[in-house]
Amino acid sequence: MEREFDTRSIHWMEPKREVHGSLTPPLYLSSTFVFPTAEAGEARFAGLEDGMIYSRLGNPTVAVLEQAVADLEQGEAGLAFGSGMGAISAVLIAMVESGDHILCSEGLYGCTYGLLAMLKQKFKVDFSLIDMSDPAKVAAAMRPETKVVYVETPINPTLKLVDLKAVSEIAHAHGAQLVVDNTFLSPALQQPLLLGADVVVHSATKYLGGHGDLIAGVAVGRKAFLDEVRMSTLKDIGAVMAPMEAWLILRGLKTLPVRMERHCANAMKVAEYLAGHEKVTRVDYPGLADFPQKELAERQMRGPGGVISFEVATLEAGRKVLNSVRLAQLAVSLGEATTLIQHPASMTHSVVPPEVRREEMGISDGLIRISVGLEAAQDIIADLEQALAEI
Ligand code: 4LM
Repeated sequence: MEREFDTRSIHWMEPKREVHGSLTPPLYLSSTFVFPTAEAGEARFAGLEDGMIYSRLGNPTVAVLEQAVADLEQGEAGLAFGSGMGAISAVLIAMVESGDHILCSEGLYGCTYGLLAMLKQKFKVDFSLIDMSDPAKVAAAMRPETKVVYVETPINPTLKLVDLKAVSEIAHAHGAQLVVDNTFLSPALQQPLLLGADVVVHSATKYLGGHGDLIAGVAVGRKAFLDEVRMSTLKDIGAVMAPMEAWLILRGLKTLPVRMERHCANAMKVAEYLAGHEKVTRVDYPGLADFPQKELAERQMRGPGGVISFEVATLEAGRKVLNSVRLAQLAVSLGEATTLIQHPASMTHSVVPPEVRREEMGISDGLIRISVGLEAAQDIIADLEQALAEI
């Protein structure tokens, strides 16, 4: 019988398989691995024999993490990277060539936009951002040269959603692959591969690790594709995950479902508080009763996640809030125990040209993003209360 997600988050390694029966995975801090014979070394390089070679090509601790995340995303295989951007760039560069087109959700993490802009400028790989809330618009935007549909859902930081099942059908009907960045929800709340995605990417820096102590990325998808990425863009560009990072993420995974439950419960309370505050002009959170894509949120996600965006009347008022928080920390990143608050227009999305940011991505200058942590909800709310009172 297939075990439940909460159980699989903890039981990704059978201790009896380890030499000493260690309950936690051994940390293999070795850059290289000794071949038993010259013939075995040759066979490993040729891919004819399993076995470690060199930690840029694979490491036993990292391999446990790759398998664990693949299992949680219900994919065939996983591939670990030194950062979320390492995963995104290796996957996209492996999928496209000069002259191809990537169709993207209207909003993307700022550095993902920066990567696409660089691919366009230096390597003639075109991309476009479109509002994917209407599948007909996605179908109309597909071009003969569209090889990849690249989606964030919820979108960073506007929290708009994309219907993954509908978009995967459109992508596949046009011979394109669907890549989904699942960073904002983690597999505890959303499993894009089960909705038709070909590859899922993660910034493991966020909820997978969960403690704000590392930078890492993971991709999950078909084994044949990820084997190819391992031996091409991962190997040759070299954004590999370090074994210590893999070990820490494995530790984080054990509490992922419990943490996500608390992130959602806390964020729901904070979002409702903000929605009722006279100085808050707008709140975006998929858990709110009046969220415009409520039906999709309930169909596609097991919970609304821990990130909220909100607006106050002016940029100056927003700065006042950011400078007045005491419990929440003024920092980028998200998905960890500490509540983090930041200003996308001048921080995470500052690399996006202002007109694209405002008009295409819908990120106003006054938008504030909060990653609700695991503290007591009433303390987070009390902190926001005193910060909003400073306006
Ligand atoms: C942030 N985000 O938003 P690495 N995909 C998504 C992300 O939000 C991020 C990455 C990929 C933030 C970082 C400062 C949806 C990052 C990139 O930072 O390369 O692990 O992930 O605050």
